[in-house]
Amino acid sequence: MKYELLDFNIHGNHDGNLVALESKQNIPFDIKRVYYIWGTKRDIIRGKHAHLKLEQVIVCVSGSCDFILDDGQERQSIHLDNPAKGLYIKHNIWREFTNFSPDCVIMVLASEHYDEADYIREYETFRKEIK
Ligand code: T46
Repeated sequence: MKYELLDFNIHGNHDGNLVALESKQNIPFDIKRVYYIWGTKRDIIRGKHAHLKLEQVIVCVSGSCDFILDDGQERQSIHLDNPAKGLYIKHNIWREFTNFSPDCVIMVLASEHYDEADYIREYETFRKEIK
């Protein structure tokens, strides 16, 4: 499965915590885009697509949610609830995400600008693509 859980260094003291994310340092690619998602109801299922080329690091900066990753061989569920961890997903991985807590905020760092042509939105097309 083409994913990793990255552990970020926390600069913490009595004032609280801080995590710094930097291209080609603790993020494995040049960051071209950042977006964030919040206000999603618990049982909504987002995603339901794969990417041809895009790599992303996903950080749940508040609350929690579950990512379900599928490489065509196996499916794995990853619970995200820690702003000091990043889920690094490479291309050709089908993803769905759900089980959003009310305070869930997901920040995503992306290796490419937004491009709808990079999306595979049909599961059967994804299965053909990875063969
Ligand atoms: C992913 C998961 C984790 C833009 O205009 N620019 C953007 O950069 C993005 C990401 C989306 N959009 C538009 C396209 C749609 O009209 O925002 C709308 C919602 O996008 P989408 O349905 O693709 O959102 P999710 O939450 O299903 O998926 C997103 C990313 O698209 C995807 O790459 O891996 O978050």
